[in-house]
Amino acid sequence: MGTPFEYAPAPESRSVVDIKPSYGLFVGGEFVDGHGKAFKTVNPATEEVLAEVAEADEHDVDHAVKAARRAHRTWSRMPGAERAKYLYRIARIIAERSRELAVLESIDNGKPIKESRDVDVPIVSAHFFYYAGWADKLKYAGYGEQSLGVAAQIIPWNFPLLMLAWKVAPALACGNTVVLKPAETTPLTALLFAEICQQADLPAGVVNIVTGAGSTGQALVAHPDVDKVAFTGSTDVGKQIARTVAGTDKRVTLELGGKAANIVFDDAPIDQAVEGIVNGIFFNQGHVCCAGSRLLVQESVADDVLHRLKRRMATLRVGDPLDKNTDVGAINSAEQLARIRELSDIGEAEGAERWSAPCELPSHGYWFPPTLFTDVTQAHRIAREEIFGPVLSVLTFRTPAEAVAKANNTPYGLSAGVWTDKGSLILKMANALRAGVVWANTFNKFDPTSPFGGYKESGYGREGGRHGLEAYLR
Ligand code: TAP
Repeated sequence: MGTPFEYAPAPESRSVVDIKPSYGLFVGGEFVDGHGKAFKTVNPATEEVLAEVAEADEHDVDHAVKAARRAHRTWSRMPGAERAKYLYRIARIIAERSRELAVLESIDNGKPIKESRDVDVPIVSAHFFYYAGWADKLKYAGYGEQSLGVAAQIIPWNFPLLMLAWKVAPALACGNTVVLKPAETTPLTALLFAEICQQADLPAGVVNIVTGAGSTGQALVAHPDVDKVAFTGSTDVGKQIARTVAGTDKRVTLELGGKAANIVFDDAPIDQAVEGIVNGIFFNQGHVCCAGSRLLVQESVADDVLHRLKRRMATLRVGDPLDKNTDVGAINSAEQLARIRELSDIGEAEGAERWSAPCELPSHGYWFPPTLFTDVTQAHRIAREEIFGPVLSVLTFRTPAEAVAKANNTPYGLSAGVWTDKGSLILKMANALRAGVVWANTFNKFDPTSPFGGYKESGYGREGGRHGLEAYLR
């Protein structure tokens, strides 16, 4: 075990997490040195280096794919009920070690502890429980029962553990083995998950973790012995991946970006809607693919909604992710902060009016205040591009038809929200909106039983629920 790392900015949530000074790759059931360089992962709230992590090169990726291939021979033939036992065991250990996982996630990612503790980690363990239940019932799923083989899984930094669970749990339940690459800025909880696989006695090679940069992901996608690629990340990288696998028989699912409309009608319960708007865009600092980053508010209530929204935004506490009272944590990286600043400046330059909640930001680390833009037109870049930060673009509409036209006027199609008292309007809107998920009088609700995925440039394939099995069965 390495040196205990004491993180102390918030005395009331002081916790000791065992962060080692350096980490290798997890291949064939054990931690091994990489052949490539190492990179540093930092705490975005303090800019302090947390650990050095191996950067897997092509050779390491090949080693991991071979380990997964060897393991697949026995794992895929194991009765589903046996595989389920391992998944249940993993789910239970995640629940038992939830405090440690939540603290580590908040330290490496910057998200508030109340989100990692109350949202991310509980859903992670629920996901393993849920897919454990499917492992011996695949014949009822209606998609065939044969596993695909070795799954290459590449995940982003915004929900490191949750994206891991969305990918690993269904793959394993269906009898596949995996090589997973976490994002460069958030590798630590995936490496802790590797320890959990050891603790659960998961057979060697069923789960392999290769840390590294984009080049590691590229080598994994291009590896000839990979049967399936599951990617969550940006639309640009998703397109590159689709080009790389073109002409091969690799199966692919892509979960990409979004620019969701959160639509508030004049008969909506306004205070409840304001909570939903805040949750929609400021949850996880807005680093959410399905974030409600465009508020479409009916003209007759726009002034009232904006007044109450600003008042609510002024109460948000921005700061130390390990403080239980924090609502908005740190931006995940200097690079992401630069992008948020750039797009916000462009918003102002293009004529939108910027308002930020009055708050003091810490002197170290990467921070951005909860911000909204009014006087936004559909042509503005802040209305079209994914900012992936705590920045809301506000537009207005008069009729439901106008709301639908504006909501669908985006290359993306991942999610949407509708706030109204009328059930018939909810159903009408849900049919007309081109979005994989439509929330009614709520936002950012996730459940392992619900399928999730996009239309258009938000990608293809579904994760979660029975539909999530289809991506891993022949
Ligand atoms: P990306 O830059 O696309 O990175 C995603 C993952 O792909 C990372 O592990 C990254 O490695 C790796 N990668 C980078 N270049 C690659 C390449 N050429 N080949 C293979 N892998 C490569 O996205 P991000 O900035 O981490 O995440 C934010 C994006 O994810 C947003 O657009 C967001 O909307 C989207 N997202 C979508 C969903 C769903 S479900 N649709 C959920 C969460 C996030 P490095 O980190 O080392 O560069």
